[in-house]
Amino acid sequence: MIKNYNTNQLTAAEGMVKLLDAYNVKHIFGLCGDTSLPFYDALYRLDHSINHILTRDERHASYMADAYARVTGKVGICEGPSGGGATYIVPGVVEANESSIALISLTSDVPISSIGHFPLTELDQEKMFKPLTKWNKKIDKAKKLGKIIRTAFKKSTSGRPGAVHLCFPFDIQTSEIKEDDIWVEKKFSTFPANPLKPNTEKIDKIIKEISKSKNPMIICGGAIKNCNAEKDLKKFIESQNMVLATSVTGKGTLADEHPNYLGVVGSNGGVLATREAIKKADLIIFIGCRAGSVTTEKWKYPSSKKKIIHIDIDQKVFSANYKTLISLKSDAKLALVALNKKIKKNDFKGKEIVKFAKIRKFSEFEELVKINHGLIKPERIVHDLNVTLPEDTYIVVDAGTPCPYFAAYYKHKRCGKYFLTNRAHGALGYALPAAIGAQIGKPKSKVVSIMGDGSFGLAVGELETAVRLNLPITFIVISNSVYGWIKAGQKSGFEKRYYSVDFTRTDHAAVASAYGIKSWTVSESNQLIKTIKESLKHNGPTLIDIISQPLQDARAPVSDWIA
Ligand SMILES: Cc1ncc(C[n+]2csc(CCOP(=O)(O)OP(=O)(O)O)c2C)c(N)n1
Ligand SMILES: [Mg+2]
Repeated sequence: MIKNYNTNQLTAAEGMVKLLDAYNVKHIFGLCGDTSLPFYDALYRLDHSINHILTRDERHASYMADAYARVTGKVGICEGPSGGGATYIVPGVVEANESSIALISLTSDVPISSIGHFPLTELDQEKMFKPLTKWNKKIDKAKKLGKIIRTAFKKSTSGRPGAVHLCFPFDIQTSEIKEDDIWVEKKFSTFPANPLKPNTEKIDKIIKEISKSKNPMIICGGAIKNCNAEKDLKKFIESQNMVLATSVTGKGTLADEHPNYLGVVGSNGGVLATREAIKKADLIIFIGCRAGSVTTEKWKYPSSKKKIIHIDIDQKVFSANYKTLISLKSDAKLALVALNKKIKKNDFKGKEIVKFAKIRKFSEFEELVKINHGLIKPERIVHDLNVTLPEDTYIVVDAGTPCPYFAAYYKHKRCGKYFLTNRAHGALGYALPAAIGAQIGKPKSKVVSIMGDGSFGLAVGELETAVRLNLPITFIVISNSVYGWIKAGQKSGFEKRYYSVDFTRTDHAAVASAYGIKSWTVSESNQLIKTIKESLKHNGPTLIDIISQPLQDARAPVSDWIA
């Protein structure tokens, strides 16, 4: 027994629970460990409204927190124990940090008094997280707890949102703190907080440049969705009849069927027709988009000759890749509000350009959808989900077949945060845990997780969590017995010298069934819609194992396999 809990004193572990609760934290994703025991005990004993979601891997805890933050706009919280737990929690922390998602990762640690004496799990966690996070601190004195937690929320939600790491040593958790240190700044419990206003002179300059152009186009990343600025952007686009394109992360900024939405551009989800539309533009306005290698097809589309305007909250992205005519450091929503206030109506014929491009883009797709023989084509999978899933479905996709296909062809009926994928790193194994995080964040909505069989292998253990919580997620496995994306890279760039990319087929439905999940295997195209409908009726997790055409043999909307 560490402490007599009948006293009126408050430990830092208790203080942590009280502070998180005061920040309106409702869910913490994590995995237990010896160094976390005082924190868990405080969660057990205190009166609060936090639910701890026990995960089966710290990696999944951080991915769940990332997806939860993406769909709710609240700070995602994950936690894990010292040493191995801290090293396992890294992937989701990095993903959130680089995708501008507010996340706090808490790792417990060996007692400060034991450092240097070789205690089990000793690791300099603060040092490890330093290059991976926006802000990072070891709570080395109990009396600093309140200030550190307040800074953590402020840092993760303000400016460019990102990930924060806090290290919480065992002996600090059991140390006493003062009750009056428990106060919070609630406005930092959601992101983006403290939005930065745009400079009005630059707004005027941007409007002038737009009016001088003949064929302007916006390419935006995830910022519009993060700032809940979809309506402001729609107003702007419609008042100008301008073309909107997005990065993969920006998908959902406008509903896919919106007549001004060209779709996803770039090497992963872009097609010839979308590239042609970029070629025609004379002014590109990047909003909340890093203009990285994938979105710009390694900086070829748009070409370096285009006029570029860049609006972003992060100074670092300006002129990193393109010579930029006007750069505006601002919150995306506030920039659009300011632009909408001043800009006069224009007609840049965006709807015509988009209509033409979409006819070209979808004509080949539709032909492939109709094919009933042979292995099920990825096109058919996207189509059949498109026609069966409800409007407010959250689609979570992994790298491999799911990302380019769903980015290019899945049609979200509504705008919003309905499309989730981990584009900072595209690490395999995201869609399964992220779907769990999304479903916990949006309990009333349908959530579908679409993964390759490679990704399934990395994340399968977390199916138990979905069963334990009875989450009605539909898991889809695109089963092709190969790391298809890499095989496609060997095919296109290395003269089909296929090396160490094939693996044996797993019966994913049987695996799911062993976890207690209702599951199906589908190997014929005409069985797919019926099976999806059946899975939607089930009140609990389901899995559909789809025996699919391997990616390297498909006509994927991918222009470059080496990102
Ligand atoms: C953690 C991690 N390791 C390696 C990669 C490199 N990689 C990108 S796509 C891919 C293949 C994906 O295979 P699978 O999940 O089966 O999907 P498929 O391409 O076959 O549809 C690999 C290995 C990665 N993205 N993430
Ligand atoms: Mg595969």
